[in-house]
Formats: sequence, structure tokens, C-alpha cells
Amino acid sequence: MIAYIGIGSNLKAPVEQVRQAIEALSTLTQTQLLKASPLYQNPPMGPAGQPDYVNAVAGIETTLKPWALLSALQRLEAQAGRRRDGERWGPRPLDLDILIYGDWQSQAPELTVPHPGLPARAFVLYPLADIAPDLRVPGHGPLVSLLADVNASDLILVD
Ligand code: ROI
Repeated sequence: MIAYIGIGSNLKAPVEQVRQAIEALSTLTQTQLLKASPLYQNPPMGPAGQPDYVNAVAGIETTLKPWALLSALQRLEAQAGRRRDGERWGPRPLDLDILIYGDWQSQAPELTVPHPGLPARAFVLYPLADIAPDLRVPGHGPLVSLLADVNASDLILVD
């Protein structure tokens, strides 16, 4: 199955966190890294007063089922020093979200797929379009039509 993973960090050297997370995805069991997007620095969505985020998206091919993939991602978050007792939408050293898992859809609160934030978030849609411009987002149609409705002016390409 082809899945797309959203990567975000705004603590503890975010650029390094995101680069290491991409590397770590390539080491997951039953999984191959297909493509990784460029990195984008951008202001926090949600509570202000926290550092800017660095965001990217990776495309993977995996035979892990969605819930096993989620556990694997949560393990990588924990290895990056993420603690789950922080405030909701607070700063974090590493956030890994299953954005899309083939055409699978789930409304489970712990694993909503496609990711509920995907359609409205420039910091997800732009890196996703960098690696999968022709993608259709299950339940939402072509990625390019979602792109037309978000503002990319806050996204700064990290080199
Ligand atoms: N804001 C940005 N810019 N990037 C994120 O990855 C991100 N992740 C979050 C919240 C706190 C919603 N804001 C974010 O979880």
C-alpha cells in the first residue's frame, strides 16, 4: 500500500528532527521510503507563542496495516522525545501523521484517515503536491483543487 506521512517539528532543532524522521521512516519494518518532499518552515497553526514549525511529507510503500503503522510512527515520536502529556496543539519535537493510506478511509477518533486537517493546511498540501502532484485525496477529490483554496504565503522553503 502507498501511504503519505505528514512530518512536523517545532522543538529541539526542527530541521534535524524532520530529516532524521525521514531517515527513520526508511528503516521501518515492511516499509520502503519512496519519496520525501522538501522541508518548509511556517508559523504555528493553532495556539500562538510557540516556535515556527518545519513540515514535510514522505511517501512510503508499506505492508503494515494502518493501526500497525500508527504504532510504529508513535514509537518514532517517542524516540524523538515526544511526551503525550503536553497541551493539545502544543509544541512538539516530532509529529508523524498518517495523511493518506491508499484509498482507505477511517473515522476512528484515534486514527482518522485521510487526516482531517489535510484539506485546509498549506503546510501539508504543498509538500504533498511536491511529491504526488496527480494525487486524488479519498473523499476530497484532486489534490490540486484543494491547493487552490489554501494560502502558501507563509511557507518558506528550507534548503
Ligand atoms: N502548525 C504548523 N505550522 N505545523 C504543524 O505541523 C502543526 N501541527 C500541529 C498544530 C499544533 C495544529 N499546528 C501546526 O499539531
